[in-house]
Amino acid sequence: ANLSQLVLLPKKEDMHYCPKRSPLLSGPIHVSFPSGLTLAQVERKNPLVVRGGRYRPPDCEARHRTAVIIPHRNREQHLKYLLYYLHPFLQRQQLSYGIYVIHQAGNYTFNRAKLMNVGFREAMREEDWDCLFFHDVDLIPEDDRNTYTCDRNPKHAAIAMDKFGYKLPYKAYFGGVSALSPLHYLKMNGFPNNYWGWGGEDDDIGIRVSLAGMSISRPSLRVGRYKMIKHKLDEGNEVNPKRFSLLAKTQQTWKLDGMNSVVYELLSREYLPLYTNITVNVGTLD
Ligand code: UDH
Ligand code: NGS
Repeated sequence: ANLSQLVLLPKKEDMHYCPKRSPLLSGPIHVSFPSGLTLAQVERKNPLVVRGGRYRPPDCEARHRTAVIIPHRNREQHLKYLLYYLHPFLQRQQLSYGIYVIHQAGNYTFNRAKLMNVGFREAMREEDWDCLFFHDVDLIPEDDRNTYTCDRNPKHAAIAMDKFGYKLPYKAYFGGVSALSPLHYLKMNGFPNNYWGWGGEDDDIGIRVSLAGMSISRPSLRVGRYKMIKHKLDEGNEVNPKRFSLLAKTQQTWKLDGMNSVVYELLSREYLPLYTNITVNVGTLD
């Protein structure tokens, strides 16, 4: 007998696609923030997650390959809780997945959207992902029927956040968590690189979706629920006073500024047990 028969692993030729709807889903999730949680505990709870924060279902062939891209600086506590919830959540959905944390180096003003462009390029360099989830570090999904797969159109997933009373704050809101296929992403020239500081970049991304001839898809309010870990505006992410004038020009700029013009310096790529950490110098304004 060969090794796979001895240890009772399914043989490659016996692997079937996972069912269209995962039998492991359990619906609503009670989200709380246990004090004293450590990354080592999260690792122990997720023994099938391998180097770089990758996973594939052990006994069926996943139908979807999803990369989660998290823009980050100085939010280690939030990241720990997100990983604690997200790994089991994605495993219950029977996805093949990888988690990428895109860490902005230095103290210069934060640039969330540019970090997403970096994440797209660096994740696609490694694997043929069919869906990318652009995910704020402080949003914890509260229902595992909110599947982390892509739709025919770009999807806004965080439509029901606790801080907005579990509904959209305004109709065009596209912030928090969104999901695009590589084709969607390239069709809209990715995200803008020139929003430094807080606000507006998510609205710009929403405008790009429609300028590129696509529309926004959304899960139901019942499942697109998120709890936000409470925090204040970060140092180095002050409100961007230019956001309204930038937004007024999106139609003229979106084809020139985005994935086709992103410039950055990759400082390191580390394959940690629970995620791939990409540290990048995104430069400064001008
Ligand atoms: N982020 C970091 N570090 C920072 C800033 C932002 O990691 O220093 C990332 C993180 O993934 C975060 C995301 O960028 O979830 C969005 O930033 P944010 O959480 O500051 O934005 P949000 O709109 O909250 O969720 C702002 C809180 C106060 C805003 C008040 C302005 N009127
Ligand atoms: C809008 C911002 C968005 C922001 C949203 C929610 O006003 O970037 O509020 O903000 N747009 C502009 O400033 C142009 S929140 O309540 O989460 O602080 O995402």
